[in-house]
Amino acid sequence: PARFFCNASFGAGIIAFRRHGGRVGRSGGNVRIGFIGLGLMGVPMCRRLLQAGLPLMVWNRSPGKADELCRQGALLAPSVAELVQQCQVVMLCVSDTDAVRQLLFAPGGIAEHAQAGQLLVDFSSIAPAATRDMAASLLVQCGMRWVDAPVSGGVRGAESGQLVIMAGGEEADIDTLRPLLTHLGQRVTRMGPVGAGQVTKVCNQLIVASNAMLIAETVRLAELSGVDAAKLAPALAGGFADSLPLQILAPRMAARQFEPLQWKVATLLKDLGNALALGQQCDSALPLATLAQQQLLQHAALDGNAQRDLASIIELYAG
Ligand code: NA7
Repeated sequence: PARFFCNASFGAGIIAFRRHGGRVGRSGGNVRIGFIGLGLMGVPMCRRLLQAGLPLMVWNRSPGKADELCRQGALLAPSVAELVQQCQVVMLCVSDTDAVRQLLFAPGGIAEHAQAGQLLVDFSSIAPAATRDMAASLLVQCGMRWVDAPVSGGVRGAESGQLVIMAGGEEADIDTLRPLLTHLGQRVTRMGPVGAGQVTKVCNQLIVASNAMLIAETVRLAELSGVDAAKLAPALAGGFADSLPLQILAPRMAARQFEPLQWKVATLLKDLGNALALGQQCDSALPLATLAQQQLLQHAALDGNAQRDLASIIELYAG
């Protein structure tokens, strides 16, 4: 059973953290981390933080998803408010812009309970413009500072602590977080002020989305041409066409193996939506991303497909 947080010394840490100017020790062990959003990415990221011995409090909208983490030492926050009051650093990894906005600004949300000196780290991939607006509102409302830190590398990268982290925010805040982020990723790059991490993630997803669609076409072409598509990924490994999506998606597409779920169609569609909106805002033509969105929308239009694994897009080409 999940343990609710009930330890006064956990709360005392936040006061000490503020008194010391919000500094994180080299191992990160003196910081209380709160993590909200225990989905496909959030759970393995939390597991890494626990394995590093960091004090972790978690919360998820739907109950039950914290059970495994609580068995491994996480504390279950009874509410978002409690988590924010007890943790110096609040991490989010939720679906989309609306989910982040709700957690921040709905009644009883983070902005109501946070204080100056606390840091918000948003690992979710959301719209850059909304990120800048929300970060500014949060700062005005309660003094909490924002670091956008979307990640790439998928569930596998999260499990192995090899995510690539692209961050936007004050340099000093990102440096403060580095000892914690090092347990999650192979690299943290500061791309600029708040929002710059999300712009970088949009760039990342442009390449991933177009690549994913091409991989599906390629797998089907190989099949129809009499070549064993299961051999594509190992054969092309290390060559110019190689990529992590090729290594992950091509074998699953070839085998029509869509479980366990690693990468939802809906997640990539959301990213393409953010990409096309950003393209419009800065008048940048994105013809390939537009085509990828049309193809993905066609697939997702079929009942249930939006929540299936991305490898299932092979069905668009192969039926
Ligand atoms: P998942 O597996 O779809 O998980 C999404 C998480 O977001 C899950 O914990 C959801 O809670 C949570 N969520 C969604 N909407 C809300 C709202 N409105 N309020 C609170 N929590 C919410 O996604 P991934 O883990 O693959 O990806 C997460 C992010 O990282 C996403 O931006 C990716 O692009 C990158 P639930 O369990 O449904 O109650």
